[in-house]
Amino acid sequence: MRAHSLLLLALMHVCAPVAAGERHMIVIDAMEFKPRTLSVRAGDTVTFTNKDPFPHTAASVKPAFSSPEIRSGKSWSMVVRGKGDVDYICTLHPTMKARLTIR
Ligand SMILES: [Cu+2]
Repeated sequence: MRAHSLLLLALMHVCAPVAAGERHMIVIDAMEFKPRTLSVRAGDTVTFTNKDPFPHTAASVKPAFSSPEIRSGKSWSMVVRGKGDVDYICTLHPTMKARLTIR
């Protein structure tokens, strides 16, 4: 049983669509982006998951990216573009600040 599960996982991995870059997870929890700083590469995918019981957004301070409202329990993903330090906030709670460093 255990061996079958592992084999299935291995097959799923092989058969998964080829992603251009790595995948990163940012959790929004207790009015904070976690981790607050994250180093990524252009082409990577970043997924924000909102664990708070109310909506948040993730939007860069300078024009780069802007999520719609991410409702409680929902996620939003983007492919990272550009280079350098990108500060972002929640537009609904601008005291929520974090940074992506794009290498
Ligand atoms: Cu918020």
